[in-house]
This record gives sequence, structure tokens and C-alpha cells, in this order.
Amino acid sequence: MAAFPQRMAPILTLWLAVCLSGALAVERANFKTCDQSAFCKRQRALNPGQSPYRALLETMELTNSRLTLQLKNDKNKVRLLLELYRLQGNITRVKINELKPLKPRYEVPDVLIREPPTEPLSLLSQDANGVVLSLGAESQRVIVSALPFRLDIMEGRDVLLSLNSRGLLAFEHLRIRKDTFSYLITGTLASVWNNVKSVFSRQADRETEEANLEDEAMLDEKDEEGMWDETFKSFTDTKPNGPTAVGLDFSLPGVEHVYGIPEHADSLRLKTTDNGDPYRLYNLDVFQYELDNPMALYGSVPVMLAHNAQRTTGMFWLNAAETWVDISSNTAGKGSSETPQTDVRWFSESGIIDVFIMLGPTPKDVFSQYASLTGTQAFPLLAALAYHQCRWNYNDQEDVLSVDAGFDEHDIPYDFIWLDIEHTDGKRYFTWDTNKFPTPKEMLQGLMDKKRKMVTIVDPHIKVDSSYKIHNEIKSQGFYTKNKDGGDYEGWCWPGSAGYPDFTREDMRAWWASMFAYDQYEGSMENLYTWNDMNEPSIFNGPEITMHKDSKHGEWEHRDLHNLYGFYVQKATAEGLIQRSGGVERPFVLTRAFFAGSQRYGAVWTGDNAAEWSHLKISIPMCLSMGLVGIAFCGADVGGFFKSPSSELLVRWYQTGAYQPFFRAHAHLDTTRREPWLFGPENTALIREVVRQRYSLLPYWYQQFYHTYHTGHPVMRPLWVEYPQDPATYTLEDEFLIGRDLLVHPVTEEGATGVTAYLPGKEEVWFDVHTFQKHNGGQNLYIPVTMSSIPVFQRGGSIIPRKLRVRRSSSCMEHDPYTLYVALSHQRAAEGELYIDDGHTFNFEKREFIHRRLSFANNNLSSVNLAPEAHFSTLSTIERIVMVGATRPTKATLKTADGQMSQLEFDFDASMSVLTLRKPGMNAGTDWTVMLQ
Ligand code: NBV
Repeated sequence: MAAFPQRMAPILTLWLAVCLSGALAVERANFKTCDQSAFCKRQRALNPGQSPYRALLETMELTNSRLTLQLKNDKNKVRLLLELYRLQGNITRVKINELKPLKPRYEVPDVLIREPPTEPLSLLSQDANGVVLSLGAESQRVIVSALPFRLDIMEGRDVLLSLNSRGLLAFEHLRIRKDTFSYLITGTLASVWNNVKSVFSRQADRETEEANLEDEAMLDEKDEEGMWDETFKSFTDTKPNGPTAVGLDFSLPGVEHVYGIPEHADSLRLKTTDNGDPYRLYNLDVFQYELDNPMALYGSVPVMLAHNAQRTTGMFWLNAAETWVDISSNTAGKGSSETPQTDVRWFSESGIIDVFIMLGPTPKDVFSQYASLTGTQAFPLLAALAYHQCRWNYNDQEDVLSVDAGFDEHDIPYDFIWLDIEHTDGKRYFTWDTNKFPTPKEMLQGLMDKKRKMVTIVDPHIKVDSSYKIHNEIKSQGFYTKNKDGGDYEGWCWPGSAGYPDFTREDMRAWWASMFAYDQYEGSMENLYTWNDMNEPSIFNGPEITMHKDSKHGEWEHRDLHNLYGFYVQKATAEGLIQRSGGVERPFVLTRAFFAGSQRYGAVWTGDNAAEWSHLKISIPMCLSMGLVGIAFCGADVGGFFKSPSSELLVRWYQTGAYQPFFRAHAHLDTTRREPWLFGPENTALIREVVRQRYSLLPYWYQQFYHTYHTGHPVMRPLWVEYPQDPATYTLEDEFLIGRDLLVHPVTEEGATGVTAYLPGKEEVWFDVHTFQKHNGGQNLYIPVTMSSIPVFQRGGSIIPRKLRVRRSSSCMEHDPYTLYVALSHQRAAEGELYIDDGHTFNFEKREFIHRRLSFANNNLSSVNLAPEAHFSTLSTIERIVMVGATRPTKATLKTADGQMSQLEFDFDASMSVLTLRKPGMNAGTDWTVMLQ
């Protein structure tokens, strides 16, 4: 460990930056550019051209569902093993590893939900140039060309995607350092011995002359700077395994638009990277991040979607090491006479190449294909979709009580109040500062009495303190991540010197989960949930504010799995919350760091944004990008974390956040207080109104999350997901859809007097949800706005359930009646759903729910059971039906499940064509029909 004053330096800088945060700027020098990352520089230095790899067709083996063949690098003679699988659901998996690595290379565990089921592959033809395999349905084939090696995935005569067509497959094989003396200094004796042993045993296997020649060629390779160690600022990264990077290029003919690979504070449509750094995926705590930038942020999902009017394709690069992604396009900035093509190149510091090509063809097919690999969004508690009130920090119990009372006083609903790091005893997580929070259970009980909940923060840095139970247990069980020399890794974070539990270990995760038991986490109760912050992991005195890459998780280096650390922290925490209830209750865990598959464990937020208009705007593409790669439960700090928002910005942020999946206000310790009632009565009223809009729409949000849990389709969607053939939607990022039926164009410009929203679909009609005004689809619509305006439109042809009796929390509204909003299409029809369960347990998995199909056709509105084998009962009734785009009936008759008929009262507003059926009163879980005459 570095000396104390040195350790303090980054913290001082951090604090100075926080306190003087007039002008926000990321400390760019803390983070590597591609040029400063040795493997990135090496990979990027390779230029497209003829690949040195040839496919050795004579080594090909084809079993029912797996093709293997060797690839040989003609320059260094090293052989790789290519494996190709056809997976169920139109997915092709390509794995490339060394044929005989000196020791195993890291293959990402725990991210795939199972070993993906395969489908038969069949050989169509073979000659000296290559082989052609059938990919099953839809005339899809894969062509493996031998010299040079390349792979083309075809449909009919069209190339959908090519691998190594630009010859950039680059696989740095494991090797023994030639300069053994310096190797002995930088590496450990043990790893040298292991390497030597494995070379000897490999040598014993060797029978052919050729193998020896290969070794000679390997030894001929020159070492370059940065291969065996690398220094960045004052940090030296030792690399006992030498260079281990892997890279591959992909070409997408006909594609101009690519999306995904979060997390970046950048546009929804990814930019070409020819004139700057590639997009970086390396989970980092980037203090005061900059916008419109490919720099890495807190989380990484190595999934990219390519889209054009004919097809959507996905690529999932399953590698958890530091990864960079280059994008280039032949049409960028040029005329459109050429056939467009996008070229993508991925490279990672270690591990293997393991890539899943999801062939769509629709956007929703790609979502389902990806979900079949990594799972879907955990179905959240209904309350978690409501409003969350957070700040760093609510100071003490009294503060919590008074904020809680403030919401009642100002008639604003909220469900969760959050406690940040200051609630603990000296940043010892799972404890309370007993001066400020002497009776946490009393506090929690008070909240519970009002059907409200709390979240406390539990970070993964553990104070090194022999009087701290958590530390002692982790230490004594040997659960800490180790440094390169085998001792417990220590870094500097909020508590001072801290250890970092090795969350990659299953036994460690099981132990961590057990710490959430009510008798372990003192002062906890059923209405207390968890927030995992700083889990990149953030280490103030570490390289790039994170963990040394040469630290160890068992046999593996941190380098191999860095991007998985935060995933594991959230997984262990969510499992803890499930276990404490005996498997009955759904957990709620918010995480800052994430990876592919993190959707299975809870929600994600976009970290430390700022109270600036540009940050409000970017919250839309940031959450849209996450939704495209499975993480549906995304939100940004409402109000902005750093700095203090003007009241206009705060109101606009509430109006935007209320229509994004995770809706939480949060603020930095040094900002002035900003509970919703502190900005004068007018602004309080504006905030109250929009929070209430969120609450009334919770039935629809919940239903969307139920769907995403089953399908993997995002809740907050770019318009092109629903209108894939409309190029006008491809770059839109100032508006979005919630599910299929609500279009939101929030006001994100200061002083705006109007916004122009694109209403998609020439066949569609859209209704303003506030005025019921009708607009045709397929047009740009100018909407004048005032401070109270939030342009939201309901698609004609849809039915949306709402609960209009907003109360102090969502749980208080459980048994309240529904109002159905039926928006008619041009054809005078509409469809929707109603999903109801208990809102908090896993009993929905035992089919304890109500799922109804609501439809309007031929003047009849009816509710039928979509899940006859499911059972649940509700006290909620339908108290009102509002039909927009309707005509005046003479009579409205309700027929209920028992065959009873009754006449309904109604109003008709001819100016807006709105028919309101009053008090039909039937139970929401039953069959019924309303007939209009
Ligand atoms: O725990 C304090 C903060 C938290 O409020 C914020 O939301 C996190 O993103 N945390 C980061 C650590 C310090 C930030 C300067």
C-alpha cells in the first residue's frame, strides 16, 4: 500500500473538485486513452488487409450441432480452435480459443442463464476453398473460407454479416517471456514454474516436426513495449501472462445504424470512431463525466444492434475484460451512392473470442434472442416503479420523518426514501450511525405504517477494521480479493483503507447474501431494500480509480473479469434479499456497475450526472441504449446529482423522469436541499402533478415490466423498435415509447415554448393524453408548451389502464378501481391488457395473477381471460371507461360474467369525441362486455 498522505491525495482532489464544482469537467488524465492502453494500441495498429489466418479444412469435425476446425496463423504458426454452433432461436455462436494454450484462458461464467441449446448444423458443400453449412430455416448459410480465413453469414444471396473479412482477427497467444531474468523479477516464481511445467507436458505430447517449427516461429515474435508490464501515471500493471488480447472484425453490408454497447454518455445511434478513440467498455467511476464521449462509464454490456429497414441483427461479444469497439462506415459524411456498410471491430485485453450473432430479423426477435442467452429483467416490486426520494444524505431519523411528513403535507406521493453512506457507522455497511439513527426499526416501522419503504446503501468496499464484524468474517474466511503477491488487496475508499470481497466466489456470495438476514443486518426490516454503489469497483487510489488488473480472484487475474465485478455484487445482494424472506418476496437492488445479464438482479441508474440541461437530455439516449441490451429498469438522477438545478430544470427533470422506468430524485451532499416543495407553490404544484401522473399510470408500467420479464423487450423504447421500416425514427433520441402505446416527447430545452414531436406510422392516429386531441401519424407535430406541458400521446388502437385516485404511496392504491382509456384506431378498434398480482411476492410464478385481454371491436368492449389457468382475485373494480375518438351512442349496456345486463350512464364530449362511461363497477378480474348502440 502507498503511504497515508499519498492515499489521501486523490480524495482531496475529489473533495476539492466537489466543493469547487462551479465548472464541471471530467479529470480526463485519470483515464486511459486507447493510445495509453498497450493492447488497444497494439490492436488498433493492425490495418485491414490479408488475414494471416487460414482455416485448416482437413481438421474440420462436424457433429450434429458443432463444427470445429483449426485456424493457423501463417506468420507465427500458432493454431487456434474455431467452434461454431447453431443455437436455438436463430443465433449463431462463434468461439475462438488457442488450440493448446499454455494454460486455460478465462471464459465468462454466470452470465448465460444456461448452456444455450443447439440445433443441427448440416454440411451443404465443401471444396478446397471452404465449406458451406446450412443454418436451418430461411435459406441461411454460413460460408467458411479457408485462405484467408473468413466467415460469411448469408441469407439467400445477401451477406448478412462477415467475420474477419477485413483480416483483423488478432489473437495474442500465451507465451513464455524470452527474457526470463526480468520475468523472474516481474512475475512470480510459481507462475513461471507452472508455465514451464505445462510447456514440458505439452512438449511431451508433441509428435510432429511441424510442432517444433511452430514453437520456433512463436519464439521469433518480438516483444513490444507494454506486453509484459505497463505503466499508467504512477501505476505499474505487471503482466505475468504477457500479451493476451483478442480482436475480431465484423462487417455489416447494408447497415448504416448501429446501437447499444452501453454505458456511454453519448447519442443513441453510435458514432463512427475513425477520428477518435473507440468506444470503451471498462467499468469505471468517472467523476463528473463528459457528454458525447466514447469514454468508459460505470457499466458495460458488450452487445451491439445493427438496424436497417430490412433487418435487425445483434452481436454479443461475451468477454468481461477491458474492451474497445471501433465503428466505421463507408457512408459517414459521404453521399449515399455507395451501398452502405458498417464495419465494427471488437478487442478485449484477455479471455477468448466468444460471440453470439443474433440474426433477428426484427428488433423484437433480437431482444428475445438475447434474452434467451442472458435472461430478462427481474420483475420488480410494483412499488419500485413508483417515485423514490433520495439525497446524499438524509441526515438523521428526524430528517427522514420530516421529509416523509413533507410529502403528506404537500400531497405528493412517494414510495421509497433512501439513505446514502452517511447513515452508517463510519462507512461500515450493514451498520447504523447510532447517534443519527438510534432506532432504525422504529423509523422503518413508521414508514411501514404508511405503506412506504426505505433503501440503504451497501457498498462493496469493506473497512479494514478489526472491530468490524463484516471485515473480520471476510478476512478470516479468506474472502477478500488478493493482490498480486497473494495478500489481501487493499484500496482506499470512503471508509479509509478497505478490502474488496471476492464476489466472483460462489461461497463468498452466499456468505454476503446471508448478511441480509434480519438477524444479521441489525435494524433491518421487510421494507428495507438495497443500493449497491461504487461496485465498478471504485478505488480512489487505484489505477483509473479502480482495482489493479494484476490483483487476483483465485487463479484468475482481475484483468480477466473486471467488468463482471459489479454484476456479482448486485447478484449476491439480490439473492440476500430473496433469502431473508425465505424466497417469498421480490428484491429491489439498484446498482451502478453492470454487465450483460445484470437485468436479472434489479435496476441500474446512470450515475453522477449534473444539474445541466444537457444531462437531462442525455438521460434519454442513455436509458434507451440500456433497454436495447436487456436492462429495462433504468433511470437517471432526477434534478442532476452535481450542482443545483434551477426550478425550471428541476420541474422539467421531474416531467421527464416520471416517464422513465426508474424514477428517483437524488442530489450531492453539497447541494442545497431540493425536496419538491422547496421551490415555491407553483413549482410544487407542477411537480405534484407529474408525480401523480406517474402514480396513475402505474398499472400500465407494471404491465410493461411483466411483459419485459417474459420477452426481454425494452419498456422504454426507441421509436424504430415499433416502426423498424421508417428511417425517420432511426436517429430520434429526444422522444421515446413506453411499451407500444405511449409516446413521450419531454421538454428538455431551457425556456422552451414548443417542441416538435415526430408521430410515427402513416396508418396510426395519436391522441394527446391531456387534451384528447387527435393527430395523424407520419408527421412532425409542433406542440406549443408551457411549464405544465409534458407532451404524451396514446396510440389509437390501444387501451391503457390507470388508477386515478392517487394516494400517498402505490401500496395504498392496491385495491383502488381502474379507469380504462380506450383510444380508437382509424378502424374504430382498440386492444390492451390488464395485469394484476400482489405486487411484491414471487407468487406470480405460481400463476397467482390476473391477466385480461381488453378489446374494442364492433362497438363492443370486452374483457376476456388471457390466463385461464392462473388464479388471483382483486377487490379493484372498473370505475370509469374513457373512449377517445368515439362517437355518441344512444345506449351503453354492461353485461357481466353472471349474465346480468345493466344500462350505463355516459357523457359525450362532441368537441373532442370523448365518451365517458360512468361507474360500470364490475370487478377488474372478471369477464364483461360493454355494448354500445
Ligand atoms: O454515496 C455517495 C455517492 C452517491 O450519492 C452517488 O449516487 C454515487 O453515484 N457516491 C456516488 C459516491 C461519491 C460521489 C462523488
